[in-house]
Amino acid sequence: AALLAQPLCAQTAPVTPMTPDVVDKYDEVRPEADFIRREIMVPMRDGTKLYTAIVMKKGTKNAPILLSRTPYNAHGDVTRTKSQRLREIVPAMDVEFVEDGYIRVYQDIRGLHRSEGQLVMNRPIVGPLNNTGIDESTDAYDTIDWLVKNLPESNGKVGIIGSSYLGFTSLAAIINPHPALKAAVPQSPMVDGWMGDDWFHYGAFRQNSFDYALGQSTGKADAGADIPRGAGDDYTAYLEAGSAGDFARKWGVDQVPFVRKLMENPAYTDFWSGQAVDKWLAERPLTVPTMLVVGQWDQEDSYGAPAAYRALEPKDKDNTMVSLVIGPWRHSGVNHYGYDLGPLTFAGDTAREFRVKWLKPFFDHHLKGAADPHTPPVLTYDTGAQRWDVSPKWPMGKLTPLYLGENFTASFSAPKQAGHDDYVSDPAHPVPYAPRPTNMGNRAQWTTWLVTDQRFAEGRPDVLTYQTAPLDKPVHIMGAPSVDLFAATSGTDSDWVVKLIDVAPNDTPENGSQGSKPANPGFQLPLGIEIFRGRYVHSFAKPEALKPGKVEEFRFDLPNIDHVVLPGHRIMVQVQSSLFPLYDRNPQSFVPNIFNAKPADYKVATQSIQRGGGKPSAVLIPIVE
Ligand code: PG9
Repeated sequence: AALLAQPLCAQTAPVTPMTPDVVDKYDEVRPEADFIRREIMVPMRDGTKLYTAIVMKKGTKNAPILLSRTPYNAHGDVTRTKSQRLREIVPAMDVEFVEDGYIRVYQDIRGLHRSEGQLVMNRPIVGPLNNTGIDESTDAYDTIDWLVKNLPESNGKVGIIGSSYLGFTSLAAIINPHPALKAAVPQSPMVDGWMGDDWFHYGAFRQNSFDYALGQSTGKADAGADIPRGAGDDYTAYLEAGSAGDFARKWGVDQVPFVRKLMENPAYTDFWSGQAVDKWLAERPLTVPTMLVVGQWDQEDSYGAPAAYRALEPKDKDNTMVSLVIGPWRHSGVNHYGYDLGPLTFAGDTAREFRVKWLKPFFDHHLKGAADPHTPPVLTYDTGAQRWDVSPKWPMGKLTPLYLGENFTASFSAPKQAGHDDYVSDPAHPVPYAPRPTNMGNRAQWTTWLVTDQRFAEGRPDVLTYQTAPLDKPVHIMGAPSVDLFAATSGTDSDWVVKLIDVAPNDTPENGSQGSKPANPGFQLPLGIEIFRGRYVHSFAKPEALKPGKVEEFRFDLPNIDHVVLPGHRIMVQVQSSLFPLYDRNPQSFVPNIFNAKPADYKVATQSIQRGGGKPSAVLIPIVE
């Protein structure tokens, strides 16, 4: 039933000195408000009711519906301030929509906040991993069905949008979609939690997952439910605990069922491939126009949107059904302010610009019949030249090897001589992912760590640094640089971390290029940082011990980028074997499950990076001529 309560002043029941001074529900929407708000428990096909908050301007008629399905407290999305103006109570990203008369709907997914049911993290689609008949796709279907039948103000057309977990629920909605679903914008969707989204990257475990899993499982994700390990350096807290499993056990997080699932599934088994959303998408027709969005420096889900694009794009015969957007943003930055990111500034509010120029016209066209805005198949922000690029496809660049050479040079010409550079990786002194003290719960540090000046790492003896001469012409990168590393370890397991970096001239106080503020000579801007767990070199599903001293070829992609490295700048590659404490340490001796590694398993190893000859380590850069 609609819970649109009358304002308190309309209550007329007589009160006596002993009337209980209790009110079941206080509706703070006042008569002078410019909006109405309904909070409904919408029934799903199995009878479970999901809390759904609906807001719209008073007098709304024949309006499109924009839906988000969230694990982060839908009620909070319609009560952000005490204002009586709709534009002031909803998130910033929604202002243009509600001002234009859209009906905005936010729903708590099962088991979280005000919804009934039980949470299953990234609930797999109905199939081998889910025999309940219920998934995020059916819940989206049932919700849309209810909305179009029960909102007399609607025009019967629904769009879905949201970032990260909400990106995942948005993507799920286009699987067996309700016919009223006319457009979808999954932003930074969580697509494959093992390959490169939240939980692991190519098999290396992301230890901040513990905080997230605890927060979600206790229903407090939006309020923060950090493990009470103190406010000091996470580097120290995780190092002292031992393995990631020891950390979980120390703080009792191993009681969280999802943490147990993570710890029991360190390899890419059916558990992971069966819930990879790109694989679900690849198997089904594409019927809903879909715009996939990701930030170039997305510190949580850089993998998902391009992976979903790769799965959907072959189905888009006339290049009108699926599009890809890469902006100069952190994770979910598209929904906030896009003027800057850590030390970088951009040409204006790139996030709002995108929302106004491309996002809203996309929905207006599909949900309101507005003129076709001819959404670009691919829209990317060039973070070197500071402008939007429109492209017919992705990637645009041709993979061109940037070779690691002798004397720590890097060059587009193959080295004349074969050789190798060695370093000692000591798990007792792992390389930090950001300058210490590190605190993964510190928003300012967390949201910007991917643009951290890498000079803090360059000087370490366990970080190899190769760089080109200053460029004499621009190098425009459009796509995902791909690592081709020939390397050996003296141990039996190893992680390999590769960073691609744009180095500003050290002697010129440039302003603007690389977006740095203030002018930052010598700034080492990471264009991509990625990790690969060596034991998976031959199979993601079946890890194997590495043979000490045997050179293997490690292939993996860095995140997708659009960036011009300007003349005078250098391109740098850094190679190291840890990225701690964001990623758990590899013990460097093979154990069946690294979550259970014992202190004695952690061994110093000598790492050897091959260059030239038949083992020419390189980063293949997608360069546009
Ligand atoms: N990156 C977050 C997340 C998504 C899906 C699963 C787990 C975590 C998020 O920002 O929603």
